[in-house]
Amino acid sequence: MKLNWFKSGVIYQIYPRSFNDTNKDGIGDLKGITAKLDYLKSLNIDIIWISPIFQSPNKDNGYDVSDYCAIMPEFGTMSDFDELLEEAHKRSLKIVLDLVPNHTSDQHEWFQKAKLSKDNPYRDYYIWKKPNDNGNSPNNWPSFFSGPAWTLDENTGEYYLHLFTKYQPDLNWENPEVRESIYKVMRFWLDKGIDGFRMDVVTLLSKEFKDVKPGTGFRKIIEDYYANGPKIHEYLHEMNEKVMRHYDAFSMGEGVGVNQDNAHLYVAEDRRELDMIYHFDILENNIVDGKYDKITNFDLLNVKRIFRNWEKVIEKGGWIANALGNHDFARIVSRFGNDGPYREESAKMLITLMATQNGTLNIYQGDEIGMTNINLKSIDDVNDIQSINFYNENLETKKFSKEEALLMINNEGRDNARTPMQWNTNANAGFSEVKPWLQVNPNYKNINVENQENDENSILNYYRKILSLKREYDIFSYGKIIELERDNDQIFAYRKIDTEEEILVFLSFSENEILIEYEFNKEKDYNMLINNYKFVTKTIDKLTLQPYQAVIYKVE
Ligand code: TEU
Ligand code: CA
Repeated sequence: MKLNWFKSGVIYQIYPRSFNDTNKDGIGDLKGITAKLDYLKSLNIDIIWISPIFQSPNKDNGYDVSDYCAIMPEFGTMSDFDELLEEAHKRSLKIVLDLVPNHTSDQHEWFQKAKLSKDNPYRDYYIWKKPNDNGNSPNNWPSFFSGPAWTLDENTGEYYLHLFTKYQPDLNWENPEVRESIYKVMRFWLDKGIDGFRMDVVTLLSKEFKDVKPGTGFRKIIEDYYANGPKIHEYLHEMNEKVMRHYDAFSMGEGVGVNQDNAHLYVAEDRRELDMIYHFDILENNIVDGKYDKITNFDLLNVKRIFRNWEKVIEKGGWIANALGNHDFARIVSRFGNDGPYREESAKMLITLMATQNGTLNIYQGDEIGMTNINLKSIDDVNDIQSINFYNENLETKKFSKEEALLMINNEGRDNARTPMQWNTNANAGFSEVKPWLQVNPNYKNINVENQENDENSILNYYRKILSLKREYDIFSYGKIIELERDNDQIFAYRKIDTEEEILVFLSFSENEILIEYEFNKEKDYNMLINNYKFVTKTIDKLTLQPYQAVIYKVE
């Protein structure tokens, strides 16, 4: 396996709405990203993935595209984009855009035309079905965001499929014209010189309409009914042949519903489909059924098993992308670490883990300063459509009390990751001079970039340091992992080796001091590369780790 720029490179995900507002409308914009390129460069990241920036009515904040080749006016203009791309490239930063090929907005011209009549040339761009014999939805598929996946179009008397909200009709990938239209969009952006695509729910493109067995949990529904459809590999191979292979650019498929047993079918190099799959197992480590159904407590043994399992995909000749968080999940220190007294230690420990695993590392904006979940006081403060739909559905089903529902939204909801970036102690955290589209987390006076720039021991400076080590030593990005303390549910520890280098990584997920036994080899030197404490207590055969301590030794 050869390392290349997108395998060892680090991706930083920007949620543009929440990153930096330059024209005082409370919404982040492209100029705002350009203004922060030097900051991004200083993090030692390599690639910037920007969540959708295309024209959109924003029912799902850009994941409902109404024109794939136009910039959302709130974010700026095409020349703002060209400038951003040029300025990024000047700094050797790559730009990856978010392609949303599974569905469009209902406001997209294609859908507007498709709705006009059953024989409109665009009708077949989407998936239409007659009502079933009882006059209801064609089948029992639920949508990702509550309610059925079918909505009746009164005008033509047929239902259209939408796996997400009813404002996001699914494209019909069976139709070669649809595929060609998306390829055209891809070429448009690649010809401008972008460096790749993150492909939204790309695993859902091929549909097979089997009825869902009653009682099936939502995660299982995704895996067994929605993802990995019969023609998915045909489509992705075609996309690669017709588009991607002609450019020096990579594809990162959002791997919802993919598991370690079928992932290689998407990413094994000789299959020429995707360059990497961004899997969901870590993100959903505690989600049994669905985000608002069945969830369990954090379980390190399970997380360790997940990392171990996904190693096998790499062993089979594929490549993966790893993330602890993104714009769809709660904040990583709040979910995997400790957002109270050990916020700094745990944020540093988590990046130590991620920077030493195999697979392209994705960092989400704000995690480099340890941003935490927000506590929204009322449902009126919630913006995310997934959370709102869940709340409204619950008003009918009364499965949970209103308070419980709001608590679940605060614990798991997507707004946690979407609050504005905290730049400094100015009003609105320096994100905007006016009231932002979504509340700023009140902890911004304490947690912000400016404070951390001035503190050499900050989370921010730790990120810089570990990412620079990752750049210096290939062993961080690729090598064989030999786990230590495998059955320890508080400690994640491993040796990582290749023919030339070896590192030794110890990570504590505990709030207590923990003693572990390890026979350090007397013949070797153990040089500390990084430590999130000022000290470590080590003897020749023992190591005592402080709460959330992380240390890496280079073994020579
Ligand atoms: O997410 C797909 C997806 O599976 C998420 O909806 C995820 O399951 C959920 O948020 C976790 O509870 C992608 C985008 O990342 C998301 O923002 C979009 O809303 C969605 O696709 C539809 O385009
Ligand atoms: Ca703006």
